[in-house]
Amino acid sequence: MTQSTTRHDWTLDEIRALFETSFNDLIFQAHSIHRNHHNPNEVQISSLLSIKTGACAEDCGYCSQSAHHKTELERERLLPLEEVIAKAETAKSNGSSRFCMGAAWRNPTDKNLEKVIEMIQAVKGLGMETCVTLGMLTESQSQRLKDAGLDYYNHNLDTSPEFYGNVITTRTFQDRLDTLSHIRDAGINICSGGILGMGETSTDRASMLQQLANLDPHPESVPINMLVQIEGTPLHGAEKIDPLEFVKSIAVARILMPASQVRLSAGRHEMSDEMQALCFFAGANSIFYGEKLLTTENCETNDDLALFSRLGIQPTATEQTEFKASACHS
Ligand code: SAM
Ligand code: DTB
Ligand code: SF4
Repeated sequence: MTQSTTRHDWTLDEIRALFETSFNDLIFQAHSIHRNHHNPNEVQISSLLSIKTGACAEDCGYCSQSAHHKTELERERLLPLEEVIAKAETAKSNGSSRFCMGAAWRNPTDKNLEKVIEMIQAVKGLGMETCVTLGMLTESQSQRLKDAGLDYYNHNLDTSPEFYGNVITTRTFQDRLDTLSHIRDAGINICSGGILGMGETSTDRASMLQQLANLDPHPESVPINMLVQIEGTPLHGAEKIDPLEFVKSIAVARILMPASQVRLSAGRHEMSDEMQALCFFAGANSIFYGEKLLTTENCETNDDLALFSRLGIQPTATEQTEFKASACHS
């Protein structure tokens, strides 16, 4: 049995050494740790909805929603409550256990926060776990969300502290850490990860994972996105990441954060079934499910069901959701 202790003191050299381990040894180690902490044949599924789209004040170089970039995206105001409930009901009936609502804000105003809180309460009322991602939060806003019953807050570190300034200039890495600390202090589960394939080096990937792994406690959920290249954004045309280096990054995330949910997030659309299968073997145990991510396409749901069936994977059952197992194991 592979021993894994939960650590928060990883050095960059130790993590770089993991990346330098031969592929078979690394994914064997990651898979062994994965098995000790999770059912290897279960994958949790979350669904996403953009509740406020575009015209964001931040200049994140990867994002379709930044007002700083000229993309094709049509902006949309905060969605009405009824529309959000209808989308959550559909997601639940498709088997999602968690509903994640994203807003393109640098930070929410207190007035907007109250509207989002109505959405959180309504989605919780359907028996789903809730997650929101609204940008930077103050301590009191984090507490307000906790009081409203929010389960998870998504706030990604996105990349290494060293590479951060190449991607975003309107906020700092420390701003991100500060919001994470407010969320943690309020007692909300943290969902935090990053994006690979933005032109960062392997050391940057190790450094980003070091930052996540040295949060104490670890983020409960760690989304690893592969950049979805969007025309009109500064990162359109960035050098793509080698698929096997992506799989290795999932493996390293699993080794560093043994009990966390590691989510194979944006970019699955461009991954082969075989690459996804390797990611699940290396320790990914969560996906975004549904036709759309926030503003871009996700995998076809039928393709996901077929892949799950071929791999003998079941969506993680929760008390609230009952997956259509017949659809999955046809
Ligand atoms: N505005 C909020 C924020 O930045 O925290 C929430 C929304 S933002 C779209 C959520 C996360 O999605 C980002 O932090 C980033 O990691 C990821 N993301 C955004 N655009 C992406 C893209 N084109 N490809 C991959 N991941 C992306
Ligand atoms: C995360 O890490 N990935 C999701 C979620 N958290 C909010 C968002 C992915 C966005 C991909 C690009 C888009 O659809 O706009
Ligand atoms: Fe705004 Fe979030 Fe997009 Fe950055 S990632 S531009 S903060 S919506």
